[in-house]
Amino acid sequence: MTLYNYFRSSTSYRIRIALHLKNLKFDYKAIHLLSNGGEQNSAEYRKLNPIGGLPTLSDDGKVISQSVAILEYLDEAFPDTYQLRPADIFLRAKVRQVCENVNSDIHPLQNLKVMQYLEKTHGYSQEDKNRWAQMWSEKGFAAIEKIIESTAKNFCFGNEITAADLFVVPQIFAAARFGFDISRFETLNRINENCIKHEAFIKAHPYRQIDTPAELKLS
Ligand SMILES: N[C@@H](CCC(=O)N[C@@H](CS)C(=O)NCC(=O)O)C(=O)O
Repeated sequence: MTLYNYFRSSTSYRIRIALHLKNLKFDYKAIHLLSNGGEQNSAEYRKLNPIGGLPTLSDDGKVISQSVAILEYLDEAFPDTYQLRPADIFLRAKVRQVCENVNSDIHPLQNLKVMQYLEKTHGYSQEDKNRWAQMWSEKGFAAIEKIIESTAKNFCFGNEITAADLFVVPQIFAAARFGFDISRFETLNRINENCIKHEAFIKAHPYRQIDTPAELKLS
């Protein structure tokens, strides 16, 4: 398998955690989101993913984008590996709900192309962009905190890692870059602390990848 991804991309981080949890080997193909106007916008990459987002997974020539679709594929194509979606139908829908809270309600509003648009078209400064991202992070995480209040133990849903944790933790990392502090959300803060100690999350961390710049690199 080849994962087209970028060290700092939170959506890429989701899939790296999944691959490590599942012990599936993959080739890391770095796509730089800023170099030369963004390699995700190159004609070559857009042949793989016409919308130009990361990540994209190629499994023996079968090409899939959108992290939700990739996670579903990995669970179903490799049923003997760690399963990220609970068997119980209601619980599975609740996990998906939290994934979508991140994927649809938080991430797109602070995606690179949106931030670039706000800067170029509306003259947003870095401070304006931080305020924008903090506002949407606040609304989205407040909702997730409520949703998982009754389900969370060590992780979003009980004591097993689910797909929900794979969406929440990278989004907390992304939000921190815009100055958003998760610590006032007690449950989310606890889950984040638990997850980042887990081996799969450690291996998948943005600052431990082959394309992580030397000045950011963690051991
Ligand atoms: N919903 C998509 C989002 C993909 C996406 O847009 N990823 C970001 C990186 S975190 C990206 O590639 N942005 C490129 C851009 O904004 O130009 C997914 O879950 O895979």
